[in-house]
Amino acid sequence: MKVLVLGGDGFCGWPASLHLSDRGDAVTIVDNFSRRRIDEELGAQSLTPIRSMVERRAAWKELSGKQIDVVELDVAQDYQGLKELLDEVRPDAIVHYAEQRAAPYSMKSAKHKRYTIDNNVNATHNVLCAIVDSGQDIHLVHLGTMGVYGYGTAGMAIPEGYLEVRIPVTTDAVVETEILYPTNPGSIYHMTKVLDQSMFAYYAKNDELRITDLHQGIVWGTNTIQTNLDERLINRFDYDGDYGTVLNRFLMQAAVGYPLTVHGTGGQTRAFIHIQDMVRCVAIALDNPPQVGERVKIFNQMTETHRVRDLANLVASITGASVEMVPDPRKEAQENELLVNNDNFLGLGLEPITLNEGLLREINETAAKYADRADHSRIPARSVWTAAQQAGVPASVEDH
Ligand code: USQ
Repeated sequence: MKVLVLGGDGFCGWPASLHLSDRGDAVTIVDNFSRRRIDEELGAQSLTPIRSMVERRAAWKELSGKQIDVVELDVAQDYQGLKELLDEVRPDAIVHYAEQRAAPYSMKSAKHKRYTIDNNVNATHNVLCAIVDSGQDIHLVHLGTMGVYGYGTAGMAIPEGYLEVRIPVTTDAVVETEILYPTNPGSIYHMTKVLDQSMFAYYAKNDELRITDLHQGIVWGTNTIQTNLDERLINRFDYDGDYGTVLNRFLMQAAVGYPLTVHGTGGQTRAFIHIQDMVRCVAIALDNPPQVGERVKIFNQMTETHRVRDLANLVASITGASVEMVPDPRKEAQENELLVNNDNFLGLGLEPITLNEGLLREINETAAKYADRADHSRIPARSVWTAAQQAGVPASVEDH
């Protein structure tokens, strides 16, 4: 299959590109290399030494004999370039990762909020518009987030995108239907994925585009079968307060002797997926597209849920690290339960890699190997969610 991977230089895009190339797909990476520029802006580099795209491609060609094409293009800004690329490559599918993906980064300032909205919303709309404009039948697979749902439920498992509802229309008549699950984003970043979801519903209805939206949980781990083949293929490992995600941060913090930073009470429960399962899920989604005219297919791309303080205690018990409860920089519920339905991927053959000591140790060892590259001043999460928090007043902690 011919696949364009938009955002193929990033934390998810790079290992997914290698996985798809390895299984025989003709992969073209499209990227504006913004993630590398944000590293410069934040003064925080990936813990692992990632190579230039030129070196990455050459190493992959040398090891696998396979070619990955690369086009430098800003999907959010260069509509004409995107349209011409679709006409030239004529892909069967597009995997869309080309969005700013960090919640704390999106909340840093008015500038960061506006950049995240402009970039993400424009990128997604340009892709949808260009597919229609090209007249081609291209399956779009988008990386969404579990965060579109929020993290609280009425005790039910979060369904895969659609909620069955019964609406009493008269005293004795009830209409039964399915609606998009009500959204409850917790950051400007998460909100962009909510806006994406509405654009997908519209384009699937109006132009009969075939679209799959993957509502992904927090990725843990750093390398996959392919990125492990050679140091030149190594994936990013973000640990800083903006881009580092919780479990990888804890494993890195343990490796460098920094107390594990639990926000608030640590009662936040979140959905997780190992990076190897992430790339498998994308391949499964590509192999199981919706039909023309079908509504957007939504998969919950997660395999398990965990409470933040339980993860901290687990990492501490394996590594001997200490745990520190720090003030929560976010405005988020301090305690929540989370049940999630992921039958779609299980039904299509995904055999989940769940949290286990061996894999946690492996990630901790990777972090230890590059510990001398860590800048400890970049570890604390300093981006706060509200003006009141900026002024030193803690956010209210009701369930939002
Ligand atoms: N947290 C800590 N300590 C830390 C870092 C985070 O307690 O040092 C807490 C946060 O306060 C939050 C939870 O851990 O309650 C998760 O934070 P995170 O940074 O791991 O994840 P999040 O900001 O939600 O975003 C990440 C990815 C995003 C993806 C999302 C999936 O950056 O791209 O969409 O996970 S989900 O969380 O399911 O919405």
